[in-house]
Amino acid sequence: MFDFKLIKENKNSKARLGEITTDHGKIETPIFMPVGTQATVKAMSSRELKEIKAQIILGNTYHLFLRPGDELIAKAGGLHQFMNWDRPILTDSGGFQVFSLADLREIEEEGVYFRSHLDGSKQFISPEKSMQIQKNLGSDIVMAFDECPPYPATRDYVENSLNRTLRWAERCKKEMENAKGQALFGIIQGGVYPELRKQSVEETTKLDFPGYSIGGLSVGEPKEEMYKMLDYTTPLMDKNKPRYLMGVGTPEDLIEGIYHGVDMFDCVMPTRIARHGQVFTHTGRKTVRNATYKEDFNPLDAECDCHVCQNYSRAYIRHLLKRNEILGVRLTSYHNLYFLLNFAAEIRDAISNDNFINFREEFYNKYKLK
Ligand code: PRF
Ligand code: ZN
Repeated sequence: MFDFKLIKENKNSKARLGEITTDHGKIETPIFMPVGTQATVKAMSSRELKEIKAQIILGNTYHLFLRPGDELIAKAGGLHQFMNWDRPILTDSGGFQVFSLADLREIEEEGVYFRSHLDGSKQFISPEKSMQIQKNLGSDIVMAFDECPPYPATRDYVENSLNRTLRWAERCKKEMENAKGQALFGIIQGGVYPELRKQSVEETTKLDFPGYSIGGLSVGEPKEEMYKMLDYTTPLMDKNKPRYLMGVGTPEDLIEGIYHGVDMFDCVMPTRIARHGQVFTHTGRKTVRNATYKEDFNPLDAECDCHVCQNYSRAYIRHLLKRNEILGVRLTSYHNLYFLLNFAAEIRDAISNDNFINFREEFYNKYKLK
């Protein structure tokens, strides 16, 4: 089963409160989804993910298809069983990773031919193939197979690509007709061209998906451009369906996305920067690996109540990171994910208490953007 309930709409913005129901449980929105590309949220056990109250995580068709193979995962009983995660999972379709990672790709009407970034082997993913892989993975939310055009791209290119993505969306829908317990989301494309975004929303909505993603943003365009596109696109979208902004999820993007009516976010940033010794704090991002923190015995973030901030100091974590001790990256990853999950929870509270605009204001007063 799959259901989305709109619980509350903010009066002075497009922010909304909602609830998604899947076979693996409920998800409160707005929500941040930790990314688990290789059937693992890097450095985090499923027990720790539950401890920090992760409600849904992401998996990737492209990576899991190449290694260890979706058929192996099916034999394990699906991705939930394989990785010991019994809460909801969303899988991306491969339609973005093929374009950002694979070598020598050729887009044809039938699908995309490419060489694996791992061993150079020839591979092919079509809309049908992507659906078959995601069926083997058994995710609760499945993404349509799309093309995310690069930035910049000409209007002509984006228009052709968008129409192919629409034809592919239809094929995805057909392939998923018999899938039980898996909800297929359509993906809105259209680059930074308002008329194309409008066309994409209208045509994709006609296919009647249980949810919609906004793709093709945060691909190198200026932030202002992304916010402008959001401002334009979300009012065109069905109010009663969840909206997922793909690959976006810094604290400031979460606030702005939610302000514009987005419900779901994912981003590798919290775990990626953690591996480079960077952490989120209520006053901005800090590089705890830097010498400044050598003798700093304070927690990563004085306002954070996560397990790491309650028990470890910046000086200790810096020492671990400098020595390449495994625990260092585990602690920064844990804190960064907690920070974003807790941030989303605070925003949900603010919307619930009609305090979202104030909350956003306060965030900008405290959080230093680089
Ligand atoms: N399409 C898909 N996955 C994505 C994107 C997209 O456009 C993006 C763009 N930010 C991230 N992940 N299928
Ligand atoms: Zn913390």
